Amino acid sequence: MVGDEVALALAHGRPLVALESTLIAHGLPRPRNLAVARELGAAVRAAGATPATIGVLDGKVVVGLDDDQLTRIALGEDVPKLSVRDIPFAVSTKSDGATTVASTAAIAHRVGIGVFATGGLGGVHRDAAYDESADLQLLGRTPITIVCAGVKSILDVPATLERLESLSVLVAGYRTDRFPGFYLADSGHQVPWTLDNPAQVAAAAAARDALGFGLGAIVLANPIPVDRQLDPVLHDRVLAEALAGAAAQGVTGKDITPYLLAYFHEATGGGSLEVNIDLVSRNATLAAQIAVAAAGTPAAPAGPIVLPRSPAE
Ligand code: PSU
Ligand code: MN
Repeated sequence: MVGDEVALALAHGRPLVALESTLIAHGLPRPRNLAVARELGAAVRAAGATPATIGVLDGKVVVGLDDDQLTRIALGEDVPKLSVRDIPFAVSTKSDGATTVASTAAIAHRVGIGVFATGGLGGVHRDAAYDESADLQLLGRTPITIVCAGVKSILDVPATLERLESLSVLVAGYRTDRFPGFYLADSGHQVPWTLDNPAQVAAAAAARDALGFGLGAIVLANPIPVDRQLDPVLHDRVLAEALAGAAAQGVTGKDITPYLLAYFHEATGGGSLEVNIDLVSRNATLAAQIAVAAAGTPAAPAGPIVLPRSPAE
């Protein structure tokens, strides 16, 4: 179900940015999460695009949650976290649910939205490499541009980068050759490509589409500035405690990411929360700038592949 405003923007080829709802329902504490959800929509609008926050209500996939619907997802008790494999069950049982990166990207692409903003992608978990977020596989086959601050630093970052390479996900740093570390500006790892402005990002997506290789997402990694990052010493200490806490309490599966994020927010006295909100809102603004650039970018000229001329010519 596509909201009226989103439907109108789609019909007129106006810039749109998809936003996810798991970050709201499970990544941020209530009731601040609702304020943040509204701020993200406002940030997208301020940069000239229409926000399309995605979630599931009564089994209907909603693209462009209105304020009442956003409130229901943000403040509702026990709103399930829906990855892409969960969507058919949520639909068939007429359930509510919040969509992750994987499910939001799938839905956005399905309705024709090409740009998506989030905080940090899921990835390969530390000391449990079999726990790999469904975000990665889905991005490997979904041609969308996703603006993020890297992958969450609670994860095994180098293993996640290797998996993104194996899955042929396009990875670029925004104005940097370093892969950001979510709460930290730099994860300590490099990115293969750097893009410097929204038009370059839009052009890369257009080239991907014109080439027709069946490639998936562009992950545009947008770091939090160093002077706004979480103190790295505090980060490393809290991370060690959080991982130990999760192991001691036997937290597993889809609960582990929300547990670790909540632990951080508590143990840093809200410091990590402010950084998380800051980086998501910066990503929403950049995503909107890219959507605006893409709306003005003609499709890449046909034939970026140069064929040899036939001898008969
Ligand atoms: N970014 C944030 N906070 C979050 C998430 C992203 O700043 O909570 C969510 C996204 O919805 C992402 C999910 O898909 O965390 C990853 O969960 P898992 O590790 O269980 O796949
Ligand atoms: Mn998992």
